Amino acid sequence: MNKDHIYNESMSSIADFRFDARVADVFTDMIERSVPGYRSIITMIETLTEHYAQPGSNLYDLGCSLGAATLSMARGLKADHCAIVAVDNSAAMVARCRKALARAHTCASVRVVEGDILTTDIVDASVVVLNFTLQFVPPEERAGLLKRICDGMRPGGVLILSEKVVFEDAHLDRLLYDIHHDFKRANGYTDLEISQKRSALENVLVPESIPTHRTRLLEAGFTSVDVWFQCFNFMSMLAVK
Ligand code: GEK
Repeated sequence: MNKDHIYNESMSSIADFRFDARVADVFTDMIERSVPGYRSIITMIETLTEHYAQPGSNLYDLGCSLGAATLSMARGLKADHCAIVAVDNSAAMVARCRKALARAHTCASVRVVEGDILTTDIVDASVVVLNFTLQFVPPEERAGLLKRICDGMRPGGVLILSEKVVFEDAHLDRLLYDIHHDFKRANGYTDLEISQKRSALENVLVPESIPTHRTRLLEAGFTSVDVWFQCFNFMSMLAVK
């Protein structure tokens, strides 16, 4: 696995974060050292897929990056005649995702699409994954996207929504922000790398609170919504239609 050193040299100006080839080359190392609980969520997506996939339906991994969640879905898929569609708008991610899936020799039918999830048709879906993707969608587009996802799902289908979150309580928000910093330091990132990456993400990754996510998911048409996993300021929710 290539190690992420992107922000380890001091930069005079820091450009907004982009999912370009440089990031795609080190992405697995970057996300595993930056997102507490990432591996656990990826592993559990397999179990959740086994539970919720319905025969003859479509499964979507929206913002698939290198396909870690896609592969987990493929491993968990036991229902017959299903198709997995993995979508990302980064050409660098899509090229590497296709290679990773080819290497994995999965038996499931998987299609990797280079495209914008804001315009991807969601049709006859039983499992939809937004694993740390919605946070990169402009906030004003989020409600419409979730409504389209819900409209394209079968009753009893599930959306797995994982996000970095903020907390309404100022003390807890600061505490969990600091603990996340410590988590990254413990994983080998320097203070300079952490602060430069934070600046790069400032206008690109917009986290929201758990109540905001819950309310919007219910408004989009999901009926059962709650958090199933949380580690510090990172969490994953299930939203069942
Ligand atoms: C994983 N789910 O490993 N359309 C398509 N793709 C998008 C869009 C969009 N509008 N916006 C962002 N992306 C993965 C990790 S990373 C999360 C997901 C992170 C894509 C973007 O190109 C990137 O690949 C992904 O969403 C977010 O389980 O880096 O923290």
